[in-house]
Amino acid sequence: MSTLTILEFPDERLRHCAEPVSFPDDRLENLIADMAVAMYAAPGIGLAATQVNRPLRLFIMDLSKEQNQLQVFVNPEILENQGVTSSEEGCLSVPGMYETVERSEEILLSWCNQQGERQQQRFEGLEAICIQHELDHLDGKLFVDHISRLKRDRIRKKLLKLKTQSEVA
Ligand code: GNR
Ligand code: NI
Repeated sequence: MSTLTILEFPDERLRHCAEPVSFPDDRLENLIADMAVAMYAAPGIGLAATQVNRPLRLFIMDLSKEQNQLQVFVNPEILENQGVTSSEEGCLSVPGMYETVERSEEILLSWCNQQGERQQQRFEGLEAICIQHELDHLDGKLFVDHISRLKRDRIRKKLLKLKTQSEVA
């Protein structure tokens, strides 16, 4: 069982900008394993270290139904953006809320694998959207920052109300 708790909006810790991972880091393997358990249990298709209160530049992603295609991205950077696309996004840190967000259609990403070796690849479709969503987390941003303040404030109020209700229950 995972001991990691996923922080929820409007928790201020989701606003921290994460620090690069320095290699070698002997805590990396454990952190990634714990994050995978938390992401699969949720379930989600991506999870950034910031969401589990570890402000390191690292996220994981798995779009497979079988939950057996885990991809790990350490110190990721977008090198190129192409096109624009809109799709409905959700976030494990903004539970139950979904809004349309505009993203780049295609990206060229550079990142380190778990061994600290630099990789580079183009991504499109849901993978590209998820990667941009996770990169936002590493910079303290959430998908609700891409929508109107009115909608964001409504979501904040709803989540705070739900939290209070669960506390008194
Ligand atoms: O599980 C998730 N689904 C999702 C759907 C559309 C766009 C982005 C995402 S990421 C999200 C998991 C999450 O919150 N990652 O940070
Ligand atoms: Ni998210």
